[in-house]
Amino acid sequence: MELWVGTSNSGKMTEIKNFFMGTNVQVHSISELPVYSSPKETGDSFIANARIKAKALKSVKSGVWIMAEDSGLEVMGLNNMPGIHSARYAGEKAKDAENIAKLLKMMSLRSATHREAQFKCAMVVYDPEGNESVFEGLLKGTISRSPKGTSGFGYDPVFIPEGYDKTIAELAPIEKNKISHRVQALRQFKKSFL
Ligand code: ITT
Repeated sequence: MELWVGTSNSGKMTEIKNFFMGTNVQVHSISELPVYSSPKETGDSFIANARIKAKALKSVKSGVWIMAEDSGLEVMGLNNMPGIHSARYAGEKAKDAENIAKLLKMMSLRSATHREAQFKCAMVVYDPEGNESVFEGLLKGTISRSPKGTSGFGYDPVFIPEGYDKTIAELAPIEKNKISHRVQALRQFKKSFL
């Protein structure tokens, strides 16, 4: 199966490639296309944005499997922010470290006592005939007081999954790929189509 993934996030791409390793799925990314500009994420939900990204790739790549996902972090003490704005929380071109710094600052400014948080992933898949499927994943945890660890990407250095005493960035990538919100959605994809 040839699967094209509509993401420009190399951290996501690595996790998706690792997930399908050893299967008959050949994973391709938009970086292999000679010209491609990612669409604006104008949706008001994770699913809407995942659909925008999947449809954009489908419009230039027909007759293959297409997947895109939208994901983010919801923090209870911040009224579920940054949510769909996770990638650009500290600004349009914000780096992961800047987003994390803003998150910790917002939590201290608001004296946010509710450090419970969750990662969400919505994945939209089109089969080669253009039929759509949607899969979702959720990982609950808490936000740490300071960043720890170097593995993964995004908010991994400040997210402690439920049942763990380390941030995701302190876990080996193989451990993250057993529990993550993205892997939960990917497992449903695998169960449905492989
Ligand atoms: P694409 O839209 O090109 O896929 P993106 O990084 O802009 O790349 P999103 O719009 O879905 O992707 O935003 C996801 C953001 O949420 C991501 O940049 C991280 O800041 C955060 N995030 C999502 N999944 C994460 C994970 O597994 N670990 C840490 N942070 C994560």
